[in-house]
Amino acid sequence: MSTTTDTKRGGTVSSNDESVYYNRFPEEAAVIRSALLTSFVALAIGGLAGLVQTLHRADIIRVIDSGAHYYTVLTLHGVLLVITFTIFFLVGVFTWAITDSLDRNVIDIRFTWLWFALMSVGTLFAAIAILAGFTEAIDMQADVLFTFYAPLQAHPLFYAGLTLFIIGTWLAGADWFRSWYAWKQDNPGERIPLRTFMVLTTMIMWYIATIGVAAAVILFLLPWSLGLIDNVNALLTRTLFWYFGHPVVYFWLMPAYMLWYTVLPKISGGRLFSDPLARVVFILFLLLSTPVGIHHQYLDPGIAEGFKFIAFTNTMFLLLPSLLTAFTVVASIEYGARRAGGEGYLKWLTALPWRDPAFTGMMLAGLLFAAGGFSGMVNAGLNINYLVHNTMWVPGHFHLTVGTAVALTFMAGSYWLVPQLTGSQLYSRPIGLFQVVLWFIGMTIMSNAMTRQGLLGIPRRTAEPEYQGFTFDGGSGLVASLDVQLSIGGALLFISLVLFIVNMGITALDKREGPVPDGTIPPALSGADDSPQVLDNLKLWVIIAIVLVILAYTLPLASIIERGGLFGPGLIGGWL
Ligand code: HAS
Ligand code: CU
Repeated sequence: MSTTTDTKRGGTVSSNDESVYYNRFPEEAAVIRSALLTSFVALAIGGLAGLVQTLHRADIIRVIDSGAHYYTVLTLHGVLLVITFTIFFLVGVFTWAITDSLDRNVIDIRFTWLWFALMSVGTLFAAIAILAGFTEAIDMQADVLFTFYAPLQAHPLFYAGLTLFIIGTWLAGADWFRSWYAWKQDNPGERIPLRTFMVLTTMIMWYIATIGVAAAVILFLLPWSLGLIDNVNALLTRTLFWYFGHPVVYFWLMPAYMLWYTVLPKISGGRLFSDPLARVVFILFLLLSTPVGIHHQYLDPGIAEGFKFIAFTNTMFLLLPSLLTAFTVVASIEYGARRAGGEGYLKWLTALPWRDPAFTGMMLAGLLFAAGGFSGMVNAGLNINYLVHNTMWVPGHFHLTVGTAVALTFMAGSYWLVPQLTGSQLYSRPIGLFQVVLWFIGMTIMSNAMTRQGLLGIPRRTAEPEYQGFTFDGGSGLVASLDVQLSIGGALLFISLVLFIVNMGITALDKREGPVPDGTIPPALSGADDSPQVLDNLKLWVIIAIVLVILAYTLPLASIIERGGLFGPGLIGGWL
């Protein structure tokens, strides 16, 4: 039986307790550990590339050449962090969520290793293609950024790697759907457990979204880079990319939301406020994530203003699930605080477990996400976007969203989850606490500097913002001081990242028996039974999601193809 202590605070159990995930699912735990390891290696290398880049852009320390290698570093930074780090973490945490919430093993562990292997080989191919850009000795490069649309072209190995990686994620989804299906046969008529529901709806969104990128890569970019076709329609590949490029941001965010909805209430000593509301949120993401991609293309010529307006209104609706999340998550935590004796309008905040790095990290991630959400609203505004598009404002936005809401939640969540996967105690909670606070401080400084640089019109995606002697005039000394802030923030983030990797590394290698977090997730205050059965009707949501995508994309795609041709008349096919 579990020897739960400190129940007020979510509790711990001894590492050899039979309730610990590592003891219940040793084989799955091994796959998840491998996924997290890959994720953290990508985080370390991608983070180093980030440091090189901040210091270079701000002209503080320059170790690379602006012309030859800046975009190699930028691509390495983007791809490793927003594709490898995030998605390997996702597959790990989703495997945990499915097996733990259904309380059953995966159907066939060899299949689980198969998709992991495909994703790993895909990553290796893409990484080789990118890293080859550093040397003239090999005739290979993939300096195409994580947005990789035409007219930029990479070596075929890069696209082949992406393809394998995505097929791997599709199989991972199939693995989870199979587990759920088998569970359903044994438990007819039961509501889908919440974490499984979150995984399944996110994966349906992913299947719909990846059709766009698969089409772009397999039909156009790969044949073009192999020399099988001479031209592509650049606007078409861009549009197909952004069809995928917006929902992918929620693919990164949903595992973080899952941790906020389930683990955060647990460690704050509370319970999820409303299970039905959580289900509604995930359904809204499934329905609305894809028909908004054109909000990344407000400034693209060749797409009629009306289609941009539709993307704009859909995006405003898409704010709703995040605003609901802010409400539900904070209410759940407040419940925990009040159970622990917290009182008053705001004083209850002091009754929360702030010494726990998992708790504090996720809360700080949520706090900065509120700021990132607001800059997202500005981005989404059809007319205000003209002011900020392609400026440093946009990196300011996404370092708060993917770089904090997601990355900091994953790191914080690891302090809670990894000991349960390894059966060993976390090496150091104080270092963990210091690390998450340092991330918060570093990111506050860096994203503020980026955002303000953006308002001065300083462009993103360039090593030399002031090329050809052009200077940005932001008042006396302002640009230089923002550059210094950018670098200080970036350096603090890098130190924080190193502390995280060291803490995780020692936890995994130096197996110390001792208390590990109690992994049981308490039921919601208002459970699934309070919600209509229709929420679990996945088929219905799939159909509505597909209809919305068809409505939002058929006409824009048809008009792009009509004007620019399927394979475009030239390099910038049809839109210049
Ligand atoms: Fe975005 C560009 C619009 C969310 C990522 N976005 C980007 C790019 C990335 C990115 C990577 O409409 C750049 C792509 C590129 O390279 O060009 N974004 C939005 C909107 C949202 C949004 C409306 N973005 C995200 C998320 C991302 C992400 C999430 C990653 C994970 N974004 C845009 C637009 C562009 C864009 C345009 C194109 C810009 C351009 O011109 O290029 C919304 O989903 C945001 C909703 C969020 C909220 C916040 C709710 C607050 C919560 C906090 C709860 C608090 C807690 C803690 C739990 C409304 C949930 C409480 C603590 C206490 C102490 C009490
Ligand atoms: Cu978007």
